[in-house]
Amino acid sequence: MGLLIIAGRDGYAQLVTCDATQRLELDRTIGVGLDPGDIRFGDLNGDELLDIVVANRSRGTFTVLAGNGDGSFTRLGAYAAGPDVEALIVARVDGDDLDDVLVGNANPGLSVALNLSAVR
Ligand SMILES: [Ca+2]
Repeated sequence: MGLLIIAGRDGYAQLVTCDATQRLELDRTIGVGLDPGDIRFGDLNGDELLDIVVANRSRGTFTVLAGNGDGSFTRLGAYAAGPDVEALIVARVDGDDLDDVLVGNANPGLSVALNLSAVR
């Protein structure tokens, strides 16, 4: 199954799935925090299920939604990321085997949100 997320400006995103026949279908609408922008995927809580990270541009935050393994997601929370969040990268930057979030801000530049989760 493929997965596509289309963000809307009203705080919601459309989750579109692709089945084995390559047919796209609107699956559900999920809350992703106000003024959503860039969307990335990773495993932020270490449960080996895909999670979603959404930039909340004018809010200075990013929202993390944990994958439940059945196509649904649970909102974990919104985290401070500096002003004017423009872009996200999910990567492992501090060697602890947990995905971290790098945030590109319009001003002053780059913020790094280290994943301090103890889940594993
Ligand atoms: Ca996960």
